[in-house]
Amino acid sequence: MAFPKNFLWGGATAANQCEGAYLEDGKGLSVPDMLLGGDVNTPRTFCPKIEENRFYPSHQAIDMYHHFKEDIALFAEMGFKCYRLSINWARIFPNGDDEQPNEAGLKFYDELFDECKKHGIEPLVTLCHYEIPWAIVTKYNGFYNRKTIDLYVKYATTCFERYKDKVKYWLTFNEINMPIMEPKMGNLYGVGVAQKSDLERTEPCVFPEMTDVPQQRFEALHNEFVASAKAVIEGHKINPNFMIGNMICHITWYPLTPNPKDMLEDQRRDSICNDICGDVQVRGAYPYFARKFYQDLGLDTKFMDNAEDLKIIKEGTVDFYTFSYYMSNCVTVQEGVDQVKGNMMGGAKNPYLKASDWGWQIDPDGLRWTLNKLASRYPEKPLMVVENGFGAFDKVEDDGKIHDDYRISYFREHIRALGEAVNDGVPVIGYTTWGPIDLVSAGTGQYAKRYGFIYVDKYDDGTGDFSRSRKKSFFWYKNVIASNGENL
Ligand code: BGP
Repeated sequence: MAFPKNFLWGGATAANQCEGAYLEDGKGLSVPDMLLGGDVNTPRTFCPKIEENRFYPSHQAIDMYHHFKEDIALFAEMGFKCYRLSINWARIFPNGDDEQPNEAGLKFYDELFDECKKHGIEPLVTLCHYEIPWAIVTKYNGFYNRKTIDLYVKYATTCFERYKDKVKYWLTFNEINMPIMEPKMGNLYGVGVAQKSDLERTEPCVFPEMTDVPQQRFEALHNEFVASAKAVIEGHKINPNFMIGNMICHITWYPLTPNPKDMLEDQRRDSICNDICGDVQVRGAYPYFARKFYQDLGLDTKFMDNAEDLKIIKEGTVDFYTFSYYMSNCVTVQEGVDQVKGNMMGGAKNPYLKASDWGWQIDPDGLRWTLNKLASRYPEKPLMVVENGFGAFDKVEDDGKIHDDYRISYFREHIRALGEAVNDGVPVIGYTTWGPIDLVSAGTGQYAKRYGFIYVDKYDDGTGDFSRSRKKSFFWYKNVIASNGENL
């Protein structure tokens, strides 16, 4: 297996899932700060107001804000070439529409990037990883308001200017396609849209109880496309060497049976879930099937015809395509088949695959399939896998260690599949595992769903001292990187 010489091995995190320090040094509230944790069967709860007696996982997360030097040193010990992280928008513009950025927030990321540099680690920065400032939700209704495009571009250019000599690789929005697949999370997390009736609730409510207005959700997504394209255009003016990418939650679908109707449904799902956003950001235009999809939802599609927007989208195409990959799902027109859960979406149960404790089906070959699909669809762009990982319950054994062979086995098979895709000729430039250090789950808000090579002493009841320790997988991944993917 021959990975390219400068392959970007590493790991990925998001500010809201690891930093904590949720109001420190002038940071404002952001969307995840308003959420309580759930579990595999309980959706997360939205609180219109923060209440003292409840536990909000993002408020402390794993306290990386105060541990980042130690954490980056541990990443360096594993041999990371690359660390994907996000800037928390509300650290830079606490209210979203502030005149001046918050210097303390900017300084924090200066120090973080300097620390990466000290260890020879290339940062890959997501500008918005489900981290829209809460004030943008309450004051502007998120990206449904076109003013938010300007607020985002101001934020993006502030970061580009400040870090132009420290950061080369950028991603505009994490999993920008989420609002297509998951309305309830997609509204708040993805586009920052919330209805007055929900904002004025006197009691917290679980995600599924929140109101979805599809017209707003999809117009807001369109505005994010414009914001992303503008950021790409402005970023290249600030530093022509910037590599600015998109980021798609790639849901890989298989037809459950050879029934041609399943095949058609499979094609439809792939197009809608993955390719609308990918095509807009890579090819610079909506694919032909987008309009019919929107019309079938009963939307007024006027927003797709704004000439000025379409020009910006055409000009602001990304330099590389990145995606998250955790599992695959089956699709069928049959009714009554067994279902499995998923990241954003579940699907029909695949009899050939096993699933994690959270019901996500484990499918390394699907990663190879996905990479080949993307290389054919976007032949002109380098690809990067920026999230892949295994959420599991870990147990500290009597010897004080964590023997996470299940995690090693997940990564071994996925990295093998990645290598096969490289051998197939797919132009993939890097691989960052999700959550190289345990952090808060985005979907459930749990600490118990652990992804890390590094264990963090922190638990769902709020206890724990934040101490870090190396799991068995830490030493395994170190060896993988040292051998450039040879020793699995
Ligand atoms: C992706 C998100 C991440 C991350 C990951 C794992 O969708 O980009 O933020 O959390 O999924 O999902 P979860 O945390 O729900 O297990």
